Amino acid sequence: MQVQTRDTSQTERWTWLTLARIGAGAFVVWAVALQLGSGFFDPILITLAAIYAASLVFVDSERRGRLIAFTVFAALTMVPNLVFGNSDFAHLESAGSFVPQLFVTLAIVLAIVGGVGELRGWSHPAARTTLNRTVGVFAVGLAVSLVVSAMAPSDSPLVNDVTVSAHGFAWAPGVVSYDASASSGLWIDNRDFAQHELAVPELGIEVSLPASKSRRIDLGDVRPGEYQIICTIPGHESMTATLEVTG
Ligand SMILES: [Cu+2]
Repeated sequence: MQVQTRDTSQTERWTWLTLARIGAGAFVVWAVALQLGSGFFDPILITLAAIYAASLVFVDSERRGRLIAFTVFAALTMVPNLVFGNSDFAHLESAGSFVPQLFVTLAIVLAIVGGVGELRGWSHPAARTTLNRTVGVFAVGLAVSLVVSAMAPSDSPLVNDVTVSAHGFAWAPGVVSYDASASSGLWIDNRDFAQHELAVPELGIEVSLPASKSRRIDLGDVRPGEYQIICTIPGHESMTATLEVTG
């Protein structure tokens, strides 16, 4: 009998609602960190984080309607998360963007699974196991991404290369002057902790730039003119610059 009593008190601390709350809390932590790190205010992100924060106060297992609303809300937040985080997920070699993306996706998964588990009355020990496995998935993802990032190669510039850098989610300089008679290519230096994808659509150029790595491209016989430089990652639309080719 004593053993049974102890088991019950231990497992009750880890209900499915606890998982949902850990997920909601983790989303808030991620959103605040992202806001502070990126420096620009994102009203949609802050609204979602505020709803998650409110759920920590207003959602409990006694009020089924609120629990259902929370679970549906959590499931809906997975949609923009995957749309905007898709390219972060695709690049293990950029730990600075991959790890936060893995973190927030697992947070949303915990919120959804916790909500469903609480609504359906799943067993409590399974909640603890699910949490442990989720933490395990994050730890493995973190370790693999750090190793792959550290091993990702970086290109060195050639003497006459023109440098373009990505810094603070902007290309610098804003106008890249390229003298085709004096230079042979661009050296693109990603100084951010996030992945970027430089593209010059009119020239058919697309370069994948892992966090804190450099790439060089040969421009070949490029005709004089002005070409737009962009970043193709969703949410990076503000990253634009002009490539001004002369010679
Ligand atoms: Cu970018």
